[in-house]
Parts: sequence; structure tokens; C-alpha cells
Amino acid sequence: KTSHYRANCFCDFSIDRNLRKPKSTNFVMDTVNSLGTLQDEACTDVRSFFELAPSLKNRDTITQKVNEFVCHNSHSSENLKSIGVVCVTSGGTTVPLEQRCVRYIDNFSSGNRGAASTEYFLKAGYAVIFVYRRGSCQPYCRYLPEDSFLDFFGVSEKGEIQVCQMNDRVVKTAITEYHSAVDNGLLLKLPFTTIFEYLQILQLVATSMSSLGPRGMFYLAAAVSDFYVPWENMATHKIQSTGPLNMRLSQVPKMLLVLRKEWAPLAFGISFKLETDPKILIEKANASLRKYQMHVVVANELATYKTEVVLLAFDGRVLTIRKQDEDENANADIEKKIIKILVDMHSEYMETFAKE
Ligand code: 9Z3
Repeated sequence: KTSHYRANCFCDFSIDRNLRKPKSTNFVMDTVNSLGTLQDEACTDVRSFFELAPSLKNRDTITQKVNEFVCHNSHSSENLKSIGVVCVTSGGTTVPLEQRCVRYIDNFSSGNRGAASTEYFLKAGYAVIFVYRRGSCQPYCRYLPEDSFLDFFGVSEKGEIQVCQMNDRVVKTAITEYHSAVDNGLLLKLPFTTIFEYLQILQLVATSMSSLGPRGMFYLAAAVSDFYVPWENMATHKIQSTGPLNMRLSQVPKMLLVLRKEWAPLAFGISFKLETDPKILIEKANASLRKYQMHVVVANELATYKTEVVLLAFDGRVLTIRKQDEDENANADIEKKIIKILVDMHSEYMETFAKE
């Protein structure tokens, strides 16, 4: 999926100022106003990122869905079924290289962690807004892309399609749990592809979830691009191969602090730190914890992320979680353990507000 372009080169595309897309002034003003108290250049970067990003398609429909979902799961709702609402982000964001995109840079992530975590959050009694990369792993059918769904079914002698006996229980449980979550208004799925869509959706969800106060939680497992081509610098049409390609990538402004301080200041924030060099992982994760004022940073290394993660909490706790062969169920996902600990930390956090 990944396009292997060199990132350390310079872009020759002409900058066409007229490409600044028309955008709802309200949205831009909301974003700008919401950053009012955040000082320094980070704020300016965030502001100009949103001002210049291509408009999110179906923004109004998405906003309406999110607001309804949040309202349904808020304390004022008559028959509240969830203990909290968590926004799980999952999969990698793309960075388009052309406005009519043929090529893009991708970020590593299958979406398995986000999909598995969504299932465990639902099991723990949470409502989940699952913000996922189109085509990535989905809750309750995480195994389908590899073990094709064709293997789950067979054709009977009468020519009817039926679930193969050995998969019967797994398929029935998955379908039942999925429909129960959706029918009870506990699972909302929102797809993204590009970094522009991802950050606009995150902003929109966070702003809506701010009304939930400390019952809101962000579990940011998506692999988010650090570099991008600003829309106004991007070639309109497919880049022609007339020689080596020189391009300059800008840094994606860090939105985590804005999320924590402005968009949803009382929500419990969990972000992930991915590194390939084990020597810098914990140091980088700690820096994220402090810089972006997260409540928990989950540090993982590319080579071992399925079997080992380290949780660094804002109160100084450091917990290493391992998926071990001697676990009762050796096939159990590491996410089961991660979510259990995070749910406990979130309850402690909510209790501190209840006491006040
Ligand atoms: C992660 O570190 C996730 O655990 C994985 C999950 C992407 C490794 P899969 O989807 O993999 O199960 O295949 N996500 C965060 C990666 C990231 O982009 N973090 C940023 C950073 O490290 C901070 S937001 O700088």
C-alpha cells in the first residue's frame, strides 16, 4: 500500500493560491475561536492547517450523527446504557501527493489494535465512536481480511449457504454482539482516509464529546502522519514522470495538546507512541505524556507491539503488559489486558470528579 517516495527532497510544484478551497466560515471561525487560549506558534500551525485543509465531505451529516450518539449516551439520556463514551481511532492516515490523488504516502497500521480494543471497550460497558481508516480491520470481523469470509461459509447439498460447523459459534457470537452494539446505540463507525479527514473528524468528535466531561475518553491508536503536503502546495493532477521527483513535506501540527486543552479538556486522554528503536521509546513516550498532557501514553515497539506494551500514566505509574505463552488463553489478545487497566484508571479518574 505504501508509496515509497523519498521524504528528504524538495517540491517543485507551483503554488496556486486559487486552490484554497471554499470552506464554511463558521467551521473555520469555530476552530480559530476554540484555540483562543492556546498560545505560541503551535496554535497558528493548527489554525492554518484547518483553514487550508480540503473541506470534509458530509460534515453536516457526520456532525449530526456524532451529536445524536453523544446525546443518546449522555447522563441526561433516560435509559443510560454506557458507563462512558470512548473515541477509538484506528488504522493509518494517508498523505495525498496529488489533489486528484493517484499516489499517497501511507502510515503503518492494520487497524487490528483499534478493532480489538473497540470490542473490549464495548464488553466493559462503554459506548464507542470508532474512527477508522477505510478498508482497515473492523470490530467483530478482525480475522476476515486474511482468513477470507469465504472460508467461514459452505454450500449445502440443497445449494443453500451455511456457516461451516466449526465456525458456527464464532460467527453467531460476532454477529449477535455487533448488532446488539449498533441497535443499542453503543457503536458509531466513522471512516477516514487522509490526514485532512482524520484531523477534522477528530476535532468534530472531540468538540461534541466535551459535553460528557470526564465520562469521555480518547484512545488514539491510529497511526497518524507526521508529514504532509499542504493542499495549496499540492499538484492538481497526476504528477508526470519526467525525471526524479523532488518534494518538500511540511510537519503536521501536533493536535494532541489542542485536543486535551481546548476540544475536550475534561476527557481522559490516551495516546500511543510507536518507535522502531527500543532505546528511545520510553523517553519519547514520556515526552509525549508531558508535552501533550495525556493521562496515559501506551509505548510500543514495531517489532513486538502485539506482545508487549508499556503504559505510562500521568501519576507516575509505569506498567509493562505482556502477552505470555502461559496465559490461560494463549490466544487472548493483549488488548484485553490493556483495556482492563485503562477502564480501571478511567473509573478512578471519574471518581475524583464525583468527590468534588
Ligand atoms: C500505535 O502505536 C498502534 O499500537 C499500532 C497498532 C499502529 C502499532 P495495528 O493497527 O498497529 O494493530 O496494525 N499507534 C500510534 C502510532 C502513532 O502514529 N503515534 C504517534 C507517534 O508515535 C503519536 S499520535 O508519534
